[in-house]
Amino acid sequence: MDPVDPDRLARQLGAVVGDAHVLTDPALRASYETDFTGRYGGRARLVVRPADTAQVAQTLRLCRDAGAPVLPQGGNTGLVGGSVPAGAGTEVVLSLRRLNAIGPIDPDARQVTVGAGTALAELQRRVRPHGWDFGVDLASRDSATLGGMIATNAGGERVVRHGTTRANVAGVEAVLADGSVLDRLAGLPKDNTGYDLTGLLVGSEGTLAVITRARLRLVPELPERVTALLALGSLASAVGVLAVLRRLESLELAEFFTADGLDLVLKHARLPAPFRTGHPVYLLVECAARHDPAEELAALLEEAGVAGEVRDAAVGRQASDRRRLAAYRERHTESVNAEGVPLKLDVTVPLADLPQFVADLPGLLAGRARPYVFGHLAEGNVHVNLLGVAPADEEPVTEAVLRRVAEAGGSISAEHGIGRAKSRYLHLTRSATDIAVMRSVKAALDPEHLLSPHTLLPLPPGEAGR
Ligand code: 2HG
Ligand code: ZN
Repeated sequence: MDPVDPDRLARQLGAVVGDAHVLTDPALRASYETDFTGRYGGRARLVVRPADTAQVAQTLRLCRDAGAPVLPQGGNTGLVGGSVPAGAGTEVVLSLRRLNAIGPIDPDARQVTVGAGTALAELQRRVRPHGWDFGVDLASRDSATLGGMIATNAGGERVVRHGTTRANVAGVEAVLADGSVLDRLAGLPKDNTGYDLTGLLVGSEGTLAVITRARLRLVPELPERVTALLALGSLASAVGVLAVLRRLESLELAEFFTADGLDLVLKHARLPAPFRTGHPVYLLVECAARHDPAEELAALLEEAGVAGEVRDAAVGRQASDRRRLAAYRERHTESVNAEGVPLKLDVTVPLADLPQFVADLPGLLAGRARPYVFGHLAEGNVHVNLLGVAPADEEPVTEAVLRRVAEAGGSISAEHGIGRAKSRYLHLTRSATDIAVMRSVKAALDPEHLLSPHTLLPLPPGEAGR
């Protein structure tokens, strides 16, 4: 911090964005300083809320001149500590939420340009009445912003059909650490002019540049939807049923959870039980098409001979019924949180190994945590939520689970990013060469290591100290 005049940067930023948008008061800063789970948090030097790209550029120039690290923040729904400060009052939190303009829908290109601070639900409300939709959807849609989703390459519930955020972004505009603006908003379907810098910034977790706007691909909104909650005897059975359902072109969502997780949801979200009796595993599926996909779904289950695997089923076609069924899955995160501060490990496990991985968890944890598992089955994306972990056990427990994932050929970060939580485990699934290349890219774009300094590739000890 500037030893001569600690408030100088605040005054300079105030002249750019307006004093009302520079928050130095601890009470006003608080919601920007703690993550949703209550696990991660730290003190910010200040919070600055620019209104447009030019203000973001000026903010970054002033911060660089002051040697102040900058932490870009969207809806602050991240779960790996990447969206809140780690230091004790050194980082400037740069909130993008005021950059929430949505441009006109371009039906020829099937694209729309949005500000980084646009919440996913705002985008949905804007495009759906015009017969369009965004291919990515997730439970935190009301708060999660497009900029944050791009920075973390968010996955969510529809990856089985539309891919992760990466596949749905045609271009970005971003401000580099030195305040220069990179414009890749053209969104041309064919454009091989050099490196794919948009691709580089997607998933870079705020470490390479600050994304300010994005050109998004749209998909046609499909009017006919059916949601089914299937009760199953085991995870292996869920994997088998899913293998059959994947033949459906209309399959848009395949989410799993278990009896323990459902109990938590019933308790904290106060929902009625979906079936008269409990079952070990549940699979929530949704199909969407131009014409009613419900019959196709039922026929396929019969024809493939897996209908007998399904112990019970609840089917919804109206939006309210579909939302009611989806809530059993979507309300897991808040229900786990209501029970305690979880240790979250978001991993990918090859599907063939997923049932065994889940069966191995109690042994790996050896009584040091209560596991709840749920997630996106088609991608083998398991959200391992651990409750009751003593502080001294956090590291060994994390290491045990992530090592098992690495041995299975999986990923230690499926869709939430590395953030602050997993940077020390990168080597489990990335080679020394891989990490060296990533460090070179970071050094080229942010030579002073000012952007998201504690995320993904923190400086080695000794060089840190910010
Ligand atoms: C979800 O799929 C989110 O609901 C959050 O990715 C997962 O709470 C979690 O661990
Ligand atoms: Zn998820």
